[in-house]
Amino acid sequence: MRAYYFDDLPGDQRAPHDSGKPVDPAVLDKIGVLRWQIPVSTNGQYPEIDAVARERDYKNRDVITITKEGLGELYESKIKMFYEEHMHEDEEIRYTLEGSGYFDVREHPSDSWIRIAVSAGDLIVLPAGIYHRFTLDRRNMIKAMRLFKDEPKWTPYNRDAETDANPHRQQYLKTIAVN
Ligand code: KMT
Ligand code: NI
Repeated sequence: MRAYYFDDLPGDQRAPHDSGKPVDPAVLDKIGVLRWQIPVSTNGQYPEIDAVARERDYKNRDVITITKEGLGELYESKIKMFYEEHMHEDEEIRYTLEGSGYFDVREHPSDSWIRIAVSAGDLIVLPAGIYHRFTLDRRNMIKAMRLFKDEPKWTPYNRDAETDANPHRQQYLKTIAVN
């Protein structure tokens, strides 16, 4: 999956916003963003996903389709919510089955946005505590498997002084400091 620095220009969030500066995979490693490429199955079996899930203790999963049809009345509000800068107290694990989109993650300590383009077969894990956001791209469609450890803890904590002090955020910063 391709990663590059976001250009920070205003305009359509679905546009690529490619600054032309690529991001080295080592930078993603440093901020704790895990990536795998696992070809999408045609028979509904996902042995490689199952192996990662076993190893990392992801017990549950579901599938979300982000399209106007898939989300219905919730579409506009969801699209807006996904693109608010936030963090979670657990990992955000997404395996793209169809379509594509962008996960933006904050580099630390530069605070630059890194845009990661995902498409079918990309499995990405955003660590607990990392500031991030998501948008569809101009294809306007993604179908993704969401994996989670126990109960889904989707609660987004939007970035502010209180979230900066959240123990999961603080723990994340400690973890990446020693990498
Ligand atoms: C999220 O939590 O941001 C989402 O589920 C949207 C992205 S899923 C490809
Ligand atoms: Ni999120």
